Amino acid sequence: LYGAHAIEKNFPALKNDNLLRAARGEPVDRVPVWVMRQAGRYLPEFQEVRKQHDFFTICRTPELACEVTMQPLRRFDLDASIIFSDILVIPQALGMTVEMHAGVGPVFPEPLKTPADLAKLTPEGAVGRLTYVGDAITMMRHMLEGRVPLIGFTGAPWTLMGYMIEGGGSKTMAKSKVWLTDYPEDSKKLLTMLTDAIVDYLEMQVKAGAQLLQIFESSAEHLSKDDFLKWAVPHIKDIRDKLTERLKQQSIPTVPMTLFAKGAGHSLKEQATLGYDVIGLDWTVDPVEARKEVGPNITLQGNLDPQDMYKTPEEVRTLTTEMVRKFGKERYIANLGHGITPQTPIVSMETLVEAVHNAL
Ligand code: 1CP
Repeated sequence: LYGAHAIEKNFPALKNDNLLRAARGEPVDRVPVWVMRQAGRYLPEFQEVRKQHDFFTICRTPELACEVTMQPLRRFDLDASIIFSDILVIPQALGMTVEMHAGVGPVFPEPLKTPADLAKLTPEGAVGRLTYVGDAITMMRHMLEGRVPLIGFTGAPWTLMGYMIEGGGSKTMAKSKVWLTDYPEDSKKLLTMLTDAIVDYLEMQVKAGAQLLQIFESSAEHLSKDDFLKWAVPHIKDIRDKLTERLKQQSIPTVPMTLFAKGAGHSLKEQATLGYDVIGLDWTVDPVEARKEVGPNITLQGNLDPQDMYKTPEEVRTLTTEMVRKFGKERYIANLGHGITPQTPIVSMETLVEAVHNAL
């Protein structure tokens, strides 16, 4: 299935390519908008599916993954879809057990405790344990009938390392930071192992039909600027460089890539040099200042505060319109500054999408 180039899969022609044009710096008909975590907990129809199936069963069953990927597109006039999965499928493919507890989040019953635990990881053949994501992507490209592009994604090495050591979400990443200080060589080894698995995984997603790839470095916010540049950035750059090379060798066209490093607004200049087409911003960054930092040749994505979605529709409309006007129509993809949260009213999503399209 994956040996064939995406073009050989007879995918329907793309009708709305504003997302891809924005990512490449080409003119758009309208500002494209999608929302991180747009398929998920704030939708009653997702909750229905979730009642019947375990989280990772949904990820591993292409029909279910495609159904929930489609759900937000039935309600909202979005300009992109993102394949339903999770960043933690990589630690699973490396041999770790990850459970998703409703209302709690991800739980690793046996997190990495000391560098000796690295020997338990199974990097060989890891991507072969993730073919279900490729199957869902290929199925989804057909199901979309060319309506909007399909985004593939992965967690970035530092963020994944954090979950593997903390054993779930963490407010401080204290244990992972102890690794960086006490076991720098082993930390580097783990980050490199993750980088290699991620390159294989993204290559597989492109071959399966992903039209843009987003790297989630959600835990960048826990690192100082120096540590972000030391521990996260080299691997993020490697991912882009190695994937580009890998695709080139096989004469497969590359796809645009987005780097979303939450809390790394301190390093936008550096992020702009890593070969990514799009840089995602969290809501702490001012759009006008961000543009000055990255220059004219990068597309910006973001960055409404997800908490603003709890305001009245009038306020959501005003804040969204102001945001879009600050970013402007060129090289811009509208989004929130982080994932949409579970209690967000549906009307806020409707208002956001409409306000983006009507702002300019
Ligand atoms: O965007 C989409 O609609 C696609 C689906 C998607 C994506 C892109 C999900 C489904 N998860 C993700 C990425 C993801 N997963 C990230 C990066 C983005 C971000 O920072 O928000 C992270 C950190 C995770 C890890 C994760 N998975 C968490 C965070 C835990 C924490 O507090 O640190 C949680 C709660 C999950 C579970 C999850 N993933 C996705 C959904 C819909 C859910 C809820 C699961 C449920 O139904 O119980």
